[in-house]
Amino acid sequence: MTHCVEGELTPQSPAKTSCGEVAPCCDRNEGHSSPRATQGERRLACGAEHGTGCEEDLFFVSTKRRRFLGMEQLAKDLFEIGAVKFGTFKLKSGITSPFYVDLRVAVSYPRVLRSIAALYLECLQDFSSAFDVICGVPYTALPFATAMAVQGDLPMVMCRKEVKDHGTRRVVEGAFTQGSRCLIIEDVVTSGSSILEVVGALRAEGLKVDHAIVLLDREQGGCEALLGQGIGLRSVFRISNLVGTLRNLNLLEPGKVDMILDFICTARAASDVKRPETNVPSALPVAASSSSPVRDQLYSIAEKKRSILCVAADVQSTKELLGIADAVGPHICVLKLHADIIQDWTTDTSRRLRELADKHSFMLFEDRKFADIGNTVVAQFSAGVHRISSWADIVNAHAIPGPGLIEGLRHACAISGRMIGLLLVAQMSSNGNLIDERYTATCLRMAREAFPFCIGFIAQERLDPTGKLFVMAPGVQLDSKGDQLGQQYNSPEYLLKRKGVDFLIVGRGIYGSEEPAKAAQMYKELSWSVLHG
Ligand code: BMP
Repeated sequence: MTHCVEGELTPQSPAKTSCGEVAPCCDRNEGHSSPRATQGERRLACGAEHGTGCEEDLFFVSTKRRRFLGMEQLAKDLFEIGAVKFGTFKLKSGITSPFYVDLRVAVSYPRVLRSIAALYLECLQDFSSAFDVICGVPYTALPFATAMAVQGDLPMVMCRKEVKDHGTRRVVEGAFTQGSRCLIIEDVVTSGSSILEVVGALRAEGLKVDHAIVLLDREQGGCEALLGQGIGLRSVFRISNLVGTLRNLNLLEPGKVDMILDFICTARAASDVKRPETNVPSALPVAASSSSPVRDQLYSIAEKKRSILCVAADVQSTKELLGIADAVGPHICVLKLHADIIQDWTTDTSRRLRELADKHSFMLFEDRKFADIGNTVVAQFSAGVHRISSWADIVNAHAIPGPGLIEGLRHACAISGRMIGLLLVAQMSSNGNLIDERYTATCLRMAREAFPFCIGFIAQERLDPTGKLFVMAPGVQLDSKGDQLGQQYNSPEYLLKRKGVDFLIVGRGIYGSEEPAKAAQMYKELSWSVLHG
């Protein structure tokens, strides 16, 4: 599987190509189908059969490269035709924004319209499900959907914004049957409300709608709001990607880019209008600025259970894992595990673990520390024996491969239809680790850009002064200063009071004790009282 937004394009990207070179949708395997074409037709469209692994690799490379080039060219085109502007703009809401997006102008530029359609068609490859029809959200996305329908030979339906008071009074025009699977096409998503309106109308007419593609995600909570309604969203660009691409093309100065990214972060935070009132302890980052459902859930559990404790259950059998989870469950907000050290892991392990998580109200954190290219982490996250995306609430990753890794995880998360939060490993507790201040600062920046999917860090101190991105700190124990293999321990008091971390991860100090339940209760009460003492 690949993903639509491949991360920012680098200045070293190969020479630009014209939009026309972006080929229409072609399929890599049976799992990724365009609405109509047969497998044979799709292979023909790609100009290659790809039966062997080697051919497949070449196929992936050329597909991705084509998408990169298409995105880069389109970013430039949108900038040049004034569909995306940078400066100072007063929005309808009264807010002053450093950028302005109005894609309606694209209809006057056939070449741009063609490349928009081509990139939507590329995005189709990211879906494992097939679609019978596509439907553009009126009005701006209607010509986009039409261009896509013509270019990709896809049947389309139209959803009326206003129902006529004469004639057929149909809400959905076109040919479809009950249960037809419909893919929504939208130009820009902010809150997701326009898409949801159309989804409501289509569902009321008997169509099945689970997915949408948007050209530009403004990253203001729309993706998460749609997921909450069962709609997986894929975007050609996220606004931060678009800005990064324009910076790499030297069309935006770095200073302006920083200002725009700060604005995006602030706007994301402000978009959380439905946040429940919570009485979160002062030393915790305040959920008031959150627009991340995963983060909100964690804070709500922490508050209800008066626990900022995460137990690292680093045991090696399902029986031990479930035993620890059940014993410490009442005292923790998160259970962290390494699924790959459980010798007898099966889907039953994750099922029973989830049952315990629901029973005791804690979240499951798979400490997988992803550290590969986006394409690989998508598979590591969603496939294999562990199928992490089907049960984990939180996962973590190293930032070293760059933003493509985060995009990959975000993509796999959207496809899974589950809400999962990401933590970046920005610092480590082990002696002699290679992370320096510059690396940590880059993690902070990447995490800000990836909020609300990225909700915080594994680190040893507070990193985000606003507290929006929280810190979970491992390396906590009262009775030891470290182990023989470089682990270093600090006390809860030191990490919470002096270092300003938000959650504590305790492993051997709890599961290695004689009575894990008692030890968990002690760490829970101690850390809570340090916060409130
Ligand atoms: P313990 O408290 O037994 O040392 O366990 C710490 C847990 O936190 C382990 O699961 C380890 O993999 C994890 N961890 C860590 O110790 N240091 C880090 O920097 C990052 C971690 O994830």
